[in-house]
Parts: sequence; C-alpha cells; structure tokens
Amino acid sequence: MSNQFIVVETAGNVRSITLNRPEVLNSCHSPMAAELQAALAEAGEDGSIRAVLLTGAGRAFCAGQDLDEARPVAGEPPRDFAAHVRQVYNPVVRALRQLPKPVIAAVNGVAAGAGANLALACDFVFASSQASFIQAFSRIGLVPDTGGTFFLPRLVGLARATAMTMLAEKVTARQAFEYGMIYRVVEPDRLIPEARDFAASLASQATFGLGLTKRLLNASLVNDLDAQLELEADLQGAAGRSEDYSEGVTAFLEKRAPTFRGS
Ligand code: T3D
Repeated sequence: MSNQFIVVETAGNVRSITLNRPEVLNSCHSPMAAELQAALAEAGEDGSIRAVLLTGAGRAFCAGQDLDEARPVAGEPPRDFAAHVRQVYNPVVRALRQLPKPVIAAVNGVAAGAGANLALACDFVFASSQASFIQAFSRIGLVPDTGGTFFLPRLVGLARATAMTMLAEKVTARQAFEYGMIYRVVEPDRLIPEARDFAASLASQATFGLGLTKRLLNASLVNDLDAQLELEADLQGAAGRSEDYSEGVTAFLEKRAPTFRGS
C-alpha cells in the first residue's frame, strides 16, 4: 500500500512508522489513521519484522485528533465521536498492545491528546528532552481516549493521572521519566539513532518469548493472581517449546552468544 500521511521503512528486522503531517503537528485525521492501522497490521503479519518504531516527522510526535476534521459545522448534525473513537483510535491501541513484538515510541516533540496516549500504549517510550506530553482533551471539553484512562493511572498513579487529565498541563519529558511514564529521555539529536539502535537490539532477541511476555503484561493489568499464575504457566509452556528457547539454553551451556530467530 502506498502511503500519503505516514512513512514506512524497514531496516533489518525493524519496521519504522513515521507520522508525516508535520504542518499540523502530525495530528491524526481519518486517512492517516487508516494508513497507521494498515501499517501496524502489516508489521504484525510480517514474520521478518521483530520490532516496530513509531515516531513523528518535524517538531511534534502527534497533536492528537485533527481538530479541523472534528470541527462542528453549523446546520449539520453533531459528529459521532463515539463511533470515531471506536473506528479510529481503539483499533490502533489494540493493534499496538496485541502485536507480538515490541513497539518503541520515539517521541520527538509534543505529544498531545490521543497523540500522548498513542505513545503510552507502546512498550517502550523514548522521548527527546524537548518533548512533552499533554492530556489536552479537557481543554476542549472532551475526555481522554486512546487508552489514556487505562494506562495513565497504572503508570503514574491516580493522583497524577487526575491532575494530568483534568488540568491538561504540559508534562515535560523529564517529569514523565521521573513519574515512571516513559522509559528513557534522550538529547534531541540522539533520539532517533538511540531508538533505532535499541529497536535493532530488541529485534535480535527471542522475539517469540518477548511477544508472550507482552501478553502476560497486558493480562496482568486486569487479572487476579491466580489467573495470572495460570497464564504464566501456559505461556511458559509455549516459550519452552520455542526454537529460541532451544537456542538460548544451548548457547548458554556452550558458553557462546545465542542467535535467536524469533520463533
Ligand atoms: O472523534 C474524535 O475526534 C474524538 C477524539 C479525540 C482525540 C483527541 O486527540 S482530542 C485532543 C486534540 N488535540 C488537541 O486538542 C491539541 C491541539 N493542539 C495544541 O494544543 C497545540 O497545537 C500544541 C500544544 C499541541 C502545540 O502548540 P504549539 O504552540 O507548539 O503549536 P501550534 O501553533 O498550536 O500548532 C502548529 C500548527 O499545527 C497550527 O497550524 P497553523 O497555525 O500553523 O496553520 C495548528 O493549528 C496545527 N495543529 C496543532 N494541533 C492540531 C493542529 N491542527 C489540527 N488539529 C490539531 N490537533
């Protein structure tokens, strides 16, 4: 599929997706969302892809919903926000969480509204020291979506999540790091090289097991202990049957570095 609003590149086993509407801070309109959904699905289906990197072109990561697309029009019925969220944002969050491979967000600048929560749905968030996160929804009378009310309280606790979502204050990358919201803060010129190196390194690991680990972490957000212990046992069973386990343990016993194939 040829893309107009995102750039999709592959380097080795890493698929990079760059949101590419810099003139509107990569805000998300329906055509861009459709391209993003398709790119994530392709990254999931392609067995040679073992890590995904998501970033934005220009000075922003993503300013959330394109408000021009969501503008009220006099004389027309109100926009169906619920349907839009279900069709556009929810599938993207599900895709990010269900991809059986790690997804790294490289937050190059401001991440606002759905754009902030898009980043938080990724497995690892690298941010430029000049980046910021704004739960902008309340500024325009909306509520957080794109999984924000699921991930934020779990990442930073209810008190900070309440302040972020109700006050819509800018959270700097360094604050986000201190709050446990993101994984790493990087100098702006190092962001993409470091995120790429990190993704390439992850892509050489035991991808099948990393995918199962992601399933366990997803499930841990809602399971009780018994359910989680059962799932750990099941998925350890699957991991133990993988080629990567065979290679990993053989390499350990032979005192050499493993060569994982990701299966
Ligand atoms: O159905 C549904 O749609 C519901 C789903 C909702 C999900 C949501 O994400 S709701 C939240 C939507 N996002 C926002 O409210 C954020 C809006 N943007 C901002 O508050 C600011 O732009 C930022 C704080 C992100 C950055 O500020 P600043 O001063 O660095 O940049 P700027 O000058 O405001 O923006 C630069 C340009 O991008 C500007 O266009 P111009 O004047 O150069 O022609 C601005 O209009 C445009 N832009 C920024 N954000 C959006 C946008 N255009 C459309 N939609 C945007 N979200």
